[in-house]
Amino acid sequence: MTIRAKGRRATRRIETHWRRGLGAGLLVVGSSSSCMIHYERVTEEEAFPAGSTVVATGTSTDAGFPGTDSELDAGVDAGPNDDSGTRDAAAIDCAPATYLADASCGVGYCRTTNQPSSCLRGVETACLPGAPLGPSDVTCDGVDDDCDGLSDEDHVSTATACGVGACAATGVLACQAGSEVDSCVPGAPLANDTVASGVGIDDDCDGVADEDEPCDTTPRTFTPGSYTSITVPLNCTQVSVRLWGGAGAGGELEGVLFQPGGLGGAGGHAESTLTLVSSQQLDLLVGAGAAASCNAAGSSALPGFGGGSGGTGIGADAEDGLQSGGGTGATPGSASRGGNGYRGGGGGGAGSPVIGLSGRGGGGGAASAFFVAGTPVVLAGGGGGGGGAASLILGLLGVAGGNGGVGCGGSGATADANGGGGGGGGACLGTLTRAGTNAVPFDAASLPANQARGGQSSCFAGGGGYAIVTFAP
Ligand SMILES: [Ca+2]
Ligand SMILES: [Ca+2]
Ligand SMILES: [Ca+2]
Ligand SMILES: [Ca+2]
Repeated sequence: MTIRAKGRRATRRIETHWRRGLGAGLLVVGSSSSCMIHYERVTEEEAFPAGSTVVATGTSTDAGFPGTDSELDAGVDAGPNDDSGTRDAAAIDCAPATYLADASCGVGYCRTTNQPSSCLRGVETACLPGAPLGPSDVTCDGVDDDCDGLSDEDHVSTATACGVGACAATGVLACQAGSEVDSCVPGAPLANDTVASGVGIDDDCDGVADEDEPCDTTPRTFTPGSYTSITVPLNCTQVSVRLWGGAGAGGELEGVLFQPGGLGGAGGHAESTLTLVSSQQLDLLVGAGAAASCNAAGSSALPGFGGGSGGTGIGADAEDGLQSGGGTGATPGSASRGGNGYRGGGGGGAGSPVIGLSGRGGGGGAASAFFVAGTPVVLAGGGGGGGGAASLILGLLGVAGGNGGVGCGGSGATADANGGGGGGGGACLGTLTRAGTNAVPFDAASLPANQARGGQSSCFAGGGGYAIVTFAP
């Protein structure tokens, strides 16, 4: 309340009442000038809000100021910061020369942005806390945004990951002392990265697994009839492939004097060294030799790679190794021809006696092939089947059948007019192709017994194909 007084006398009288009010225990703050008095009656809480300092008049008593500031209660200045911890009586009497503002109100951000107390015309305005930065305190900056006495208490931790391969680890990104700290610590890498700890584990944590595992250069061999995918061993970049095709069966003998059938052709041989590109699909097909039932062709797991069947019956032509392309089966005059080889060998033709007996032709062997991404890049053709013999005049006279052609395009031999022609050998593909002799395969010493060997007597089965696959770094 502000009271205007008429003159200094009236002012003094009003002041007298004001001071009586103080003497009666009322809490009154205010000031006076020569013709104006400003005073307010307040509660103790209003006069002395928590955390604020009081305005000392120098005339208060215990009854009027039941607070804890003994320097106010005693009406004396006991010295700077001797009691309240903030300001002493001399500093707060609103004398401009000695007034010390109170900047202690509020908590956290509200304290750092508060409006300190001030004295204006003898009246002190209390320290005013600032407004909170927000309703919560999610920022990790050491600032107590919501002024609750805690800093960053609403910050949300998040999961983290670090390291690669075997060093991979997880952690938590949390707020510590006003800064985000990631607790994730990668594991320790090993010096070498082999498969000792398991295939596909990147032990040295460089982003590539098992790069120190040495290439497995052990030669691998495969049995006839197999068709399999091959996994490139770790850290191998080249592969050497040696293939032998299946061999043809011998042609059937005939007659009382046992006129011999033609020999089966040996399986062809092809080899090549290839540079591998990662992720390429590798497949291997190993052809079977012609079966001993004489006219039965060597079978294959894939169409187009089997041998042709031998001719049966009087003067019957043999089947091709599916298509022409290998050696051409011989065509005897009046007897049957051997089949052409393609990949597999052609079958041998049957004999064709005018009067007498007719031998069956041997079947052709199946081809072996190495595929990269589905395409055959190394191919060893099958051997052709031997032609069947013929016997004339009650079997006393006769002619032998022609020999089958060897793989890699060998031509079947021509028998005489009545003997069956040999089947042609299948074609080969590779950086080096070699054919063996008629019944003996190329590099027979590298093969198991009789492998890829052509049938050597009547309806003698042809040996199966073979493969040696060797990887290199
Ligand atoms: Ca807080
Ligand atoms: Ca904060
Ligand atoms: Ca590694
Ligand atoms: Ca490893």
